[in-house]
Formats: sequence, C-alpha cells, structure tokens
Amino acid sequence: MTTLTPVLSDNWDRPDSFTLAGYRDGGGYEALRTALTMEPDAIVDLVKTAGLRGRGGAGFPAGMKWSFLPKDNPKPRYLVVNADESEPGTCKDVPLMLANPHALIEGVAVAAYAIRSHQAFIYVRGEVLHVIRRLKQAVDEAREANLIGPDVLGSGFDLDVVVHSGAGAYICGEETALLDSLEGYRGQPRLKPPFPAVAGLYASPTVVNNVESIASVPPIVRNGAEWFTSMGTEKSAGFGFFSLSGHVERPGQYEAPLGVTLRELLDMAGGVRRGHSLKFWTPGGSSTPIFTDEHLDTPLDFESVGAAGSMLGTRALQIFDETTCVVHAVGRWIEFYAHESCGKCTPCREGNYWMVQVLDRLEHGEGTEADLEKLLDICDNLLGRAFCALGDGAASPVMSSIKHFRQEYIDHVTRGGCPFDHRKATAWG
Ligand code: L3W
Repeated sequence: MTTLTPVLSDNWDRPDSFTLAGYRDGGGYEALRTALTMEPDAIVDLVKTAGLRGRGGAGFPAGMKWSFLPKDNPKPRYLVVNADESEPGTCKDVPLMLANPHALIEGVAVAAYAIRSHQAFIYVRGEVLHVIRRLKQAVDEAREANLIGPDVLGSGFDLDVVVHSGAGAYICGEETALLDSLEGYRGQPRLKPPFPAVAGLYASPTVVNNVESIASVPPIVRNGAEWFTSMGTEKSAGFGFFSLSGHVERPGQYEAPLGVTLRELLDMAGGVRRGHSLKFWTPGGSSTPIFTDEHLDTPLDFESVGAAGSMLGTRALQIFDETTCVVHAVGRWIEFYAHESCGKCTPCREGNYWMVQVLDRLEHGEGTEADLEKLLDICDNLLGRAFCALGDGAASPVMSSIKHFRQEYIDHVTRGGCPFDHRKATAWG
C-alpha cells in the first residue's frame, strides 16, 4: 500500500509556511549552503543520478537538459521557471508557490548555480495576482537575507531573480512561446530545434523548467540521489504532486511516489463522490488521453501510463462520475483549446474551431453518425501536424473519448440530444 510522501508540501499546514523564517525552521536553504560548496557540474551529475524528470508534462530528464547547455558559448545563460500553469485540471504549481514560495526560490538559486547562470526569471500566469505578490515578497525576503542577489552567502556567486507576470494566455506555458512573451513579443511557439538549451531567451542558452521540477532540486541536494530513487519506479524516480479534482470526496494535492495508482489515491481522498462511481478521468490534465475505471490500477509513472495509451503529463487527475456526459466534457475542453489556440498554425487554429462546431451540434442532437468520423479526421490532421504540443493535446480527449465511449456519442445522435442533465451532472453546472 503506497502512502503519501510529503516533501514539498511538508510544511503546508504551518501558518507561516510562506515566510523565510517558517521555511528555514524546517531546514530551508541548507541545500543552497551545501550546493555552494560543490562544483556546479557535480550538482548537474547529482540531479542526473537522481533521475529527476520534468514535472511540467513531458518528463524530460532535468539533469540531461541542464547538460545540453553548450560549454563554448560566451553569451549569458538564463534560467527560466515556467510558472504559467494553465492546463485544465492542473493545479499544483499555484498552491506550491502560495504555500511554499521559498522552496521554489531555493531551487532557483541551486539550479542557477549548477548551470552557471546569473539571471533567473520566474514567468507566472497573469491571472494569479496573489501568487505573483507572494513570490515577489519571498524574493525580496531572500534578497535581504543574501540568499539571492550579489555574492550569495559570501560565495562569490551573483544571482538576480525577476518575477515576471504573463498576460493570461495558455500558449505561454509552451516554453518557446513563453520566451517570446518574456522578450516582449506576442507569445507564439518557435520552431524547435534549436531547443532553448542552445538558443533560448535573447538567443542565449536557456534552461526552462517547471516550478515543481526546480523546487524538487533542493531536497535532492539535501538528502542525496539514493533517497530520491528509493521512491517511485526505476525510470520514474521520486515523488510528485497528484492533483485530484472533480467528483471526488476530498479534492486536493496528494504528494506521493510516482507509480501510485488512482485506486490508492482515491482511498486517501475519500473515494469518488458518495453514492457515485468512476466513469472517466484524466491522468495528466485535459491534454492527455482519458482513462476509465479499467485503469484504476495503472501505476502512475511515465512508462506505465504511456503503455496504457495515455501520458502522465502534469498528474492532474480530473475525476468524472457516471452522471457526466463525456461529449459535454470534451466539448468544454475543446472550446478551451479553440479559445487559446494562438493561430500560428492552420491545423490547430482551424481544427479546434471545427471540432467545437461538430461537438456542439452532436450535443444538441443536430449531429449524425458521420460526425464521429469527421471528428477523427480532424484529429488525424491535428495530431503530430500542429506547430506545438497544443494540437496533440486537443486531439487527445476527442480521440480517446470516442475510443472508450463511442456508443455515448451515437446515443446523442439517435436520441436527438444529450441524455444527461448538465446542471446536475457536471462540476461546472
Ligand atoms: C535540448 C534536445 N532540449 C527535448 C527539452 C525541451 C523541453 C523538454 C521537453 O511539452 C508536454 C506536452 C503537453 N535538446 C531536447 C531538449 N528538449 N529535446 O525537453 O520537450 P518536449 O518537446 O518533449 O515537450 P514540451 O514541448 O515541453 C510539454 C504536456 O506536456 N502537458 C502540458 C501541460 C501544460 C502545462 C501548463 O499548464 N502550463 O503544464 C500535459 O500533459 O501536452 O506534451 O524543455 O526543450 N534534443
């Protein structure tokens, strides 16, 4: 039986968890002291040995990404934290930054030192003003205590940290669109390669990492790689936040080893809404193919979720019970993607627009069975053909919902409309 492994959420029930004093009381910034006595490359090696994989969705090995920075490029190196959390269902970075902002700032200091960067940016989603204020306050506190700024803790290492507010566009969570936005342009994805590691912010070598990835670095420095690999699975090491939302008794953040199952998480979260049963769920936000009750025992690690036909993504587990209309839920997601499409590439701009029209007419009983093939055809033109991952993300819930719930789509056609009462049935009314 897997249990919780609170590390980043360890101090969340302290009323002063967000203050420097509260964070230091639990050993905060000791990892930075240790890191500053180490060779930067030794920290990169440590993170590689620990097997920390990106917590922003793709699971790319963090230490490997850091080691991609070219050694012979004289330009400044930048560290950029992707705090633009906007994926439907994803709600881990915001609570982490609110409850424990110094965990991120200490991670920024350690990671910047490791990659030999003297300038870090934390790019925060524009709507979360309260998070921006809290982070800025924590950055000021850290600077006053000489934990960032010039000559950090007398080590000779200088580090400037800027908290930058986005303007509320989902596309700016895509790392290259984020960099465009940070440079002052409209956020639209760039062609990769070159990857940011080679030509990122201001065409300089740049590491872009998710909030949770960076915050996970100090505990690794403090406790060692073996401690980290003692949790999780062989290829998906360590712990992470599993965010349960929707039709669940106790929604929230559950910090657990990778490889935990939804069944185990539901046991900790009081189960599916009382009197109801699980119908479908997302393992990693709306961009990951949906799962059903067949997948209750799938280990939530990168490999097992992939082998079962989805992606671990951001571990945003949105739970839907039997009262939810899958066509309606998928329709809401696709409206989101259509609204947020940056318009740069045709498959995403047009594909999402058309999928909204088709899903809408299906839901209102104006569709035909041929519309299912039309949806799959649009997905076929979207998957792997859009400029960035947003296109694949939009195709995922449509294709997977038709795979698992084709009959429910057909019922909308044969019954001339939706068989569900949305007001009672869905979380959003
Ligand atoms: C140097 C190479 N760097 C890869 C780097 C790359 C990036 C990272 C992962 O999408 C996914 C997406 C969403 N040299 C490199 C290299 N890199 N090869 O590694 O890259 P990639 O392309 O695999 O993924 P990505 O474009 O970063 C992220 C999924 O995550 N997702 C996203 C949720 C959205 C949020 C949000 O709310 N903001 O988290 C959820 O599942 O669909 O598939 O850094 O540069 N040869």
